[in-house]
Amino acid sequence: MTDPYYVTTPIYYVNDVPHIGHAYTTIAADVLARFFRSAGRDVRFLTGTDEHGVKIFKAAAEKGKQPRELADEVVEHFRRLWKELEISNDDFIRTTEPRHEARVREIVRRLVERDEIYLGKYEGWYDEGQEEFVTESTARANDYKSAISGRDLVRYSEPSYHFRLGKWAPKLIEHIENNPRFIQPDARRNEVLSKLRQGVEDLCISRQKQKLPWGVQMPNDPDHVVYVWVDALSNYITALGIPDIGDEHDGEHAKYWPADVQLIGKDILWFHAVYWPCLLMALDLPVPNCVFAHGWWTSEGRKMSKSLGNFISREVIAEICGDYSVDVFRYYLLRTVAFGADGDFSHEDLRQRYNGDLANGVGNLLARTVNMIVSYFDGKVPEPGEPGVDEREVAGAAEDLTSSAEQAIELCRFHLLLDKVNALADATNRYIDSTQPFKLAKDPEQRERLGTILYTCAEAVRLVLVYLQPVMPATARRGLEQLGATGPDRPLAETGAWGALAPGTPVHKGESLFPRKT
Ligand code: ME8
Repeated sequence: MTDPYYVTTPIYYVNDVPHIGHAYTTIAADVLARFFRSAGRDVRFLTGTDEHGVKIFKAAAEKGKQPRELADEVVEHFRRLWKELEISNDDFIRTTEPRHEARVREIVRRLVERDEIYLGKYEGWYDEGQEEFVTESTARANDYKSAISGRDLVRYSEPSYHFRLGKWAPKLIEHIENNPRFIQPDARRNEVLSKLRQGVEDLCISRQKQKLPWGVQMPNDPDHVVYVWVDALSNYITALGIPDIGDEHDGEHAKYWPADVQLIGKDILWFHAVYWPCLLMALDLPVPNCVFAHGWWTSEGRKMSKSLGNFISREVIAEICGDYSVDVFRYYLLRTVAFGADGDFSHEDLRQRYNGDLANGVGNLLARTVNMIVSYFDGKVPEPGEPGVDEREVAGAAEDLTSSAEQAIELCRFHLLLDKVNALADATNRYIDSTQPFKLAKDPEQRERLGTILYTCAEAVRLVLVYLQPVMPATARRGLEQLGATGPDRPLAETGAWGALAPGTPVHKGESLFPRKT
């Protein structure tokens, strides 16, 4: 296999259990990984947990636990949720693992060696929830509270090491200007650019160990630990065995760097679009091809909050998956909002989409098609005759889907892919209504025409299921089994094109993929 494809999610904090926001990014990354695996690319998909820093340290203390103990407990919730949601990650990195910590020390050592880091003093504000240094003007504008959590900012005053971020900013601006895809969506890219053009200060990259003992020790100074964001961002390369440090992981997967796409939420864009590429440039490593910042979910029209009772926790996700299915949950998240925009989760909207797109759309199409092939052609896909005018709309919708799917996925436009999948299912349901195969079946002279229609339906619904597969892996497989179209794994270049379904293939009636919900 050639053509590596590397996709990452943020590594999640272990101060608390996972919620819909974590699930969203990870499901989107999983869809990319599954799609490109099916297209024959050599995929690496990384996720993991961010376990150092003041946020975890304080959360553990509040619970009367050691940070490591808390991390060991919470990480299991993430692992379990990813299993439940059919996440196909190839690796899971924890920042407390020796393979990571040793490489973070080596990264910092190299930065020190290159004179990219110097000892200074940090005097200013810190957002402990976001683990973020906040400038005086931003702090003042937000009344000295966190723009994200609303909690009070904390005043820090201590000696600390600084990274020469300001030195790299002009080069980064040039890179962003010359590579429109580097930061996506465009609106976010423009935000980053305009903020960068206002100038950036050097970045504080250490904490005094006596104030925060929970971190990776600075290689050049035992009294300091590495700033949690430098530690965390490094995971994207430490997990690949970069840089070499003389252990068994050295360069193990180095071929995957630079990442094709790094998915994140909009609140952590600055870290990924500014700190991360500048650190990479300072290390003389390539920057990722794309950093894609998605929007935030509210729930039932309001900001998610445990006290409001609208928090979509792992338990609530499990309930939704129990009521519908894991695949329906995955589908809903990617179908409802354009990736990049904010979205609102609502049970009523989920029910309507489910009934509209899935029960009445795809599910109904598959059931009708299989039933008719069983009734009129002894359960074998008929030989099609010449397509005519009636087939045009379905053929057009199929062409639209197959010709644009890869690009849509490449650009993380999941909703566009799903729009096209639904457009094909709808066109084919309309085609059945207008050509009325159940009437033609009564007339032996229409046998060839009937065969053309049912072949067209079977092939259209097969394509619908093939392109739904990265989003709804288990359900699409069940549907394809009914069509006799599972067989040995074949690349998308073959299965994703019109005409791959061989006449004579036996179909089987099966359980409804999407029973209607009232
Ligand atoms: O930020 N809707 O971890 P984290 C959508 N450890 N996404 C949401 C969301 C919501 N309501 N709430 C949170 C961290 N998120 C760092 C990352 S990476 C080197 C280090 C998203 O657990 C948020 O935007 O706080 C972020 O992308 C992700 O959840 C992880 O958040």
